Amino acid sequence: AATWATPAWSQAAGKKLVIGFAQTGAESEWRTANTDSVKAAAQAAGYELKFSDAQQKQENQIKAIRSFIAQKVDVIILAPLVTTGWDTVLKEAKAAKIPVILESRNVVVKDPSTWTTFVGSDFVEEGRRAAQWLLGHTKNTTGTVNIVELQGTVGSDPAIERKKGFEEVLKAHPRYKIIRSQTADFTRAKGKEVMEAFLKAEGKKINVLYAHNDDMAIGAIQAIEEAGLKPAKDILVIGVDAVKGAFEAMIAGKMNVSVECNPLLGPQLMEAAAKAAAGQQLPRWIKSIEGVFPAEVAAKEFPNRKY
Ligand code: GYE
Repeated sequence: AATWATPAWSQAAGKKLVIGFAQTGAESEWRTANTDSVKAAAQAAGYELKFSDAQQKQENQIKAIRSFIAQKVDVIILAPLVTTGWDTVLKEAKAAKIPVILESRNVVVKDPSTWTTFVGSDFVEEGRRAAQWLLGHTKNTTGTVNIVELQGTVGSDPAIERKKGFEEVLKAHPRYKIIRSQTADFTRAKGKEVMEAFLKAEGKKINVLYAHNDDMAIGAIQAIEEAGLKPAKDILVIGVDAVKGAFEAMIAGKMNVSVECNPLLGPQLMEAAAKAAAGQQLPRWIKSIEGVFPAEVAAKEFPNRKY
């Protein structure tokens, strides 16, 4: 892990913080980069990090939060697998006077005062950027553009919002049609499985794949090749995250674009934790800065990538 000088903000709490981190799991390259970033930043700040991997199960995250409350941690960081089902346990954290910081995904709860801030991306904007790239890339074509969509984890903030943003842009362009849409849970294995089913059902009718993350796109690329088709040529391949695997696929000519979603949230999270523990005011949303990486720039950009 990176070794940094103890950052100035880490003194804000005036003591060695104990932080409980309820992570979703290790479902994607993005997620493991996110975990590494949080662990490295906690180490750099000299904070104790109690880490829980929920293996993609909400009930495990809820159990972890209750355990952090029982251990009287100073701050809880939660990467909520899905948007709903958090009201009771977040009320318990509030009753225990433990601030909760959301990272990488947001929640929908009746009492928003039960969480302090959300550190993460604008997923609707990421969906818009995916559609805007597609419109630009196909502006000199005519006729129907048939799209298949691999959705992220059902009920998760990024899956709901990346779908929303993509459809919002395309609704003004009726020749672009989403002919199949199904979850592949943000994983490579499921991405391949569901794309095989799409290809069996629709075959050569498919012009575009929109995957809510690169891991599902990479799994789907294998299915496209096994069906004897050329990914990025016979079927345009659009992913989100801009992880290493996407750059490798773009450099190999098998993927067209990845919309960046920055997982390196560790430093922002530790700074927010120190301020929350010190009772300082925090913005409700600490938004990630991110761009779009088409295949044309992949080789040049790849050496600069940090995840
Ligand atoms: O896009 C995906 C991961 O919550 C933004 O979760 C994150 C998403 C990311 O599994 O790869």
